[in-house]
Amino acid sequence: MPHSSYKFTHALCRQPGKSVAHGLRAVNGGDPVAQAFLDEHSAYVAALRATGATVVVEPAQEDFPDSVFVEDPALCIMGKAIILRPGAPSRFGERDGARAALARILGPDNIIDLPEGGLVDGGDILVSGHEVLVGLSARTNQAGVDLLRGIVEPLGLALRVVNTPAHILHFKTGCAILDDTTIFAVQDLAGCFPGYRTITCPAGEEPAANLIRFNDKVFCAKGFPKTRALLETEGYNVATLSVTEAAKVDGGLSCMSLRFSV
Ligand code: CIR
Repeated sequence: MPHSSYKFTHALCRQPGKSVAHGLRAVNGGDPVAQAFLDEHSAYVAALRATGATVVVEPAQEDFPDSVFVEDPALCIMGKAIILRPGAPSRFGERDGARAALARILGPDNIIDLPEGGLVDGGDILVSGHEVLVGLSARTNQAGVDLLRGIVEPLGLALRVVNTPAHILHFKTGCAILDDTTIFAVQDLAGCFPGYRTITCPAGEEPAANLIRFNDKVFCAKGFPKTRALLETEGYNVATLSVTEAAKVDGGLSCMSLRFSV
């Protein structure tokens, strides 16, 4: 299957439930408000759909407060879905819902379980045009990366390991793909991307680095004017989306969808 890091036919999302108010967070800046989160989520889904993609929205899973962040329990790549082993105990059970939803879209034969023995969160995986970059973090360990390598390399993509600084939750909290060879990243991740063109996130706008390139659009969080202007100067077609509720539980744009082609 031809591989692109930003052109996709599909996305999978999951509605936030009322329990999202109990989602994990590093610093408590107030609970997300369920209805406001739902409204932001609906706008997000509509924006992805407007690029021409099919967006499947699964119902909320109240037992799993963070399950709106569907990116973490799975990696979709080369027509397959790899069901990961999330590093936060309260999120481990999200795997079953992800497996069921992805089996409905891709077919059960295209589901691969990461074997036991290591931990990997999807938020730590950046897929470029030719390789998979995995950031070691509080959620993703070397044993997990080694197990993931055993699945990814036979699919034809190289895997490279990088270190995520301790103050960054997930690798992709601080970086994003803009096209097959261009990466947008915060200053603290500069140096992780030899061989790529890197565009550095303007100082003071670091939360904007959790953006997504999805088909012809770059979706960026609202409220970061320097980032928007920089990306537009670079020729990208930028649209902004509000993520104030997701941000209260350390979420952003990339975490709320799995993006893939079938
Ligand atoms: C968590 O701590 O797992 C959630 N509250 C936020 C997950 C955000 N996901 C991501 O950055 N990939």
